[in-house]
Amino acid sequence: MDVLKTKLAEVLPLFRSKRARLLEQYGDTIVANVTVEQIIGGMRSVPSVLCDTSSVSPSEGLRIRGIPILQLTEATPEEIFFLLATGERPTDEERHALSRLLTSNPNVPQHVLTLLEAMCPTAHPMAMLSAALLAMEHQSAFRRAYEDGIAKDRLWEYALDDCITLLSGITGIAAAIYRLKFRDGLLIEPDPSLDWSTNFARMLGISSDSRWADLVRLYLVLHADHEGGNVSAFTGITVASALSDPFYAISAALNGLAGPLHGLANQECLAFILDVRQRFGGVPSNEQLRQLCWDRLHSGQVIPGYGHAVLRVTDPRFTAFYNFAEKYGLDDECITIAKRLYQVVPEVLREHGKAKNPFPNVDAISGSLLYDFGMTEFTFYTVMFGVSRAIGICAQILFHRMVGSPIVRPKSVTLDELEQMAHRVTAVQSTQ
Ligand code: CMX
Repeated sequence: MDVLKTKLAEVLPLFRSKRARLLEQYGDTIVANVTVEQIIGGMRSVPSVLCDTSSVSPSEGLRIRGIPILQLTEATPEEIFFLLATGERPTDEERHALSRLLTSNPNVPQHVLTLLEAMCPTAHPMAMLSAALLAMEHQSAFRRAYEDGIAKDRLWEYALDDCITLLSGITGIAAAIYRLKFRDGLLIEPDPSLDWSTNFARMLGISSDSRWADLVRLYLVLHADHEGGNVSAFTGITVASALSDPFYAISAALNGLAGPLHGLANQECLAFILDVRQRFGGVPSNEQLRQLCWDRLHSGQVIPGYGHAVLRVTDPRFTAFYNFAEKYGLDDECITIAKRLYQVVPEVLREHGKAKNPFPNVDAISGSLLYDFGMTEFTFYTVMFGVSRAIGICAQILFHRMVGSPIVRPKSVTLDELEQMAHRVTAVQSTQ
């Protein structure tokens, strides 16, 4: 039995009893009200999704299993996956064992490579990543277990097998997409002596600078999870709730991540920064930037990398990347523009008065760092995000299979039904 399975089997009774106790004691308790605006507005702030792996508060941002992300910036992605899935930090021995598991299968299967090579040259790298994961689905231990009639309360073990297969394969696939699409098409052999993220950094073939490997490590740590209500996580856990296996679920989740208001924002953000650089022939002054932001807002465009559906402060993941740039003295033009935007945009957005959160999210700087090390093909950035986010969504899927969550099925309402519901409530209130 592998290291993670052992630990999960140990914490399983705790997860299940916590959930059962909550249901038994408070099953009927009303904990929230929903307004018409929230239903029309994408269920914003409605507490309706169970997610134990991480939480995001408006005033502080991401915590992984209760630990603020800024306290985890030295961790490895393996450590984060272990923490997300089990609720505990691994010992060194556990971390190494998990690392061995996740680096056990980095070679891209030939049929996946053939598929990637056959895709249209204009295919977006995210479409390639999503398709490649679907092409790995035939390996699903979960699907076989379900077909073999394995008891529902043991399906998590097979979901875990799939998660390990998927995560150990996704770095090689992502690197292959990069090499095929943007470089000479030759894949770089993995080195089994390296850990998961260092191997990924190596297979991308961008740089042998150890700071590059450190950036890839940090990138995979910071993007791994952001609770359960964001588009990619919610999609992933919804698909998995139908007992579709993790390959289907993560592929679907990545399709959501590919949207410009979600994961694609890092691509958009760098495009914006490059546009600024080109327009001014280098780094503009704060005043020039301020004017440019206003022009953008007046023409109805958003400022990429700023605002957030939940956060109301600077995203701590932005701070972590900012600190990384400071630590290594990175000051190329894109990074400098990203830093200047931080001095200018919050004030502009506040004055503009629309965005509820004028502060930067993680995407405001992440791309500039990748660019500085030579990963200049920014349509690939969301793939980097996706490799990382697969960690968190796998952990969330595992949790739901462990505690036996049912199929996700919120009730939808028509506009007329919603109006009638609102009428009824206001009528009752007016008689009170
Ligand atoms: N620039 C300009 N206007 C903005 C803005 C920004 N950065 N952020 C929000 N607004 C506007 C919204 O478009 C909205 O305008 P309308 O009322 O005309 O539709 C208004 O302010 C209110 O929006 P909000 O409630 O503050 O924000 P939402 O929860 O609706 O949306 C987000 C959140 C992230 C989609 C939005 O802030 C945005 O588009 N930001 C730029 C894109 C971006 O950085 N996305 C990455 C998010 C991180 C992630 O999920 O990965």
